[in-house]
Amino acid sequence: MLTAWQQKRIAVVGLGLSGQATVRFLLQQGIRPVLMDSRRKVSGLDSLPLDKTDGLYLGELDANRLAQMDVLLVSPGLDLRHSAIRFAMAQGVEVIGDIELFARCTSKPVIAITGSNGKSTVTRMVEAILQHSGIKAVAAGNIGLPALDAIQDTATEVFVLELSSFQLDTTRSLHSVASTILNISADHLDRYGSMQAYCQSKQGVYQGSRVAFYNRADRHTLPQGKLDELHSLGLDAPEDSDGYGIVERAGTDYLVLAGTELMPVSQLSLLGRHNQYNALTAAALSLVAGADFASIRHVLSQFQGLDHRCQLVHQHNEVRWVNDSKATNIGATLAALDGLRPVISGQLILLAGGDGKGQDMTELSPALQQVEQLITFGQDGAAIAALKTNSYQVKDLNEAVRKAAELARPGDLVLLSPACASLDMFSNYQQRGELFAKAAKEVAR
Ligand code: UMA
Ligand code: ADP
Repeated sequence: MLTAWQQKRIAVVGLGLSGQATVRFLLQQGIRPVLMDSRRKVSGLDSLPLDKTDGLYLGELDANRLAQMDVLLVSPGLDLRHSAIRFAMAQGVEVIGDIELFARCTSKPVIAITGSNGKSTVTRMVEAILQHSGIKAVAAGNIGLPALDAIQDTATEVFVLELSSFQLDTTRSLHSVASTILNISADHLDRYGSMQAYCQSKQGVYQGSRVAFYNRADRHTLPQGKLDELHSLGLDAPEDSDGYGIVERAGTDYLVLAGTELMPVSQLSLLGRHNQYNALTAAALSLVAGADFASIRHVLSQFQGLDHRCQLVHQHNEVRWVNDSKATNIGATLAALDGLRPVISGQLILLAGGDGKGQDMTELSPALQQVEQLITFGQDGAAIAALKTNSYQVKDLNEAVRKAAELARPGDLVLLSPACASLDMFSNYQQRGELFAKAAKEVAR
């Protein structure tokens, strides 16, 4: 396929993790791309053989330069509504992303996972189940390893791709063996403008998929196009005899996979209803890719959650400190509150706030009834504080942790689940979570 590209003018636009992986991949194929990034300074460029490329342009994107290209490989972090990119598209330049290039260059099975929340958890679960089943699987995509780096390992038998809506926007040739949209709740509205546009983007994951799984409790996840094989997943009884869900037998709830009782829900290692759904989805996707039941059971009963997702980071004086910094939208925080409330004997003290990305914060309101103390910080902290009387609005996360320590009594749980992105105050959600854990250990000892 890429032989046709040898004569074309190819630009990699955006030089972050996925952009740099794209450059490396193209160079290996004997293609000399032009490199561009709208930032003046980009880290990691010194690791690229720049002399083998057709030039590097940093700073504001030049519409005319983009329009001279045949193909733009645009990074997910770049908004396709950028005037220079729009201008190039209007001139007939092809605009794709790294996942599209990956899809055109591999014939190996791919499992494709998207959704507003739970993607990384499910992606890692699927990877672990397949590996335990003796299948060489690797997780890549939005989870951190760029797909075009993952493709380099020729021993890989199955790719488990976590896909963001941004990546799906520039992908059309991915023919996965199995795919899912886990759920859809408001996120990235600053980039999509409407829920409808955001949902449309997520729906792209089903295109060309052999088996699709949707969430029967979330109508937004129902495929809009026609598909060969479609199954619904849910935490209620399966819809048919070979379906997927939960059934009760003799007082015990069992996870049911393709009509077969898999395991009691109580044996799942992760807490919370949202994680029951994640486990069911991971099991369903893995089964299609060849996993065995014993491996599915084993992994789901042992799987340790990922860092920054409802993770217990400190315990002192019978107060638990839980880091859910990855809750960068309201849907994730709602899941954390629902999942944790049943396991708390005392007060739930919630720390929330940051960059709300255009979400309607009032959607948090009903769930805040489960919260005894609310402490907010960051750019949109005031909007969240306004939803509950007697809440505390503080300057930053350190102060929020100090306030929480002051309010906490034995039996309480302090939860950082911000419902917002971290970028107004931190480099990323990891830094925010680490600061929370460190501050908690300092104030509560
Ligand atoms: N940027 C510019 N100018 C450019 C290019 C990028 O300002 O010309 C900015 C972007 O606006 C963004 C940052 O640089 O703030 C990084 O963007 P990028 O497209 O270069 O990102 P990568 O480093 O290539 O990382 C991307 C994914 N990031 C995004 O989609 C923003 C990573 O997902 C992913 O792990 C990686 O590819 C490998 O596939 C991260 C993420 O935050 C975890 N994803 C969002 C999310 O999960 O909500 C979608
Ligand atoms: P993503 O990769 O989609 O951001 P993660 O697995 O990293 O998903 O989890 C992100 C946040 O969403 C965490 O706060 C986690 O507790 C919450 N979460 C995980 N699974 C679900 C789910 N199925 N529904 C709602 N929230 C979830």
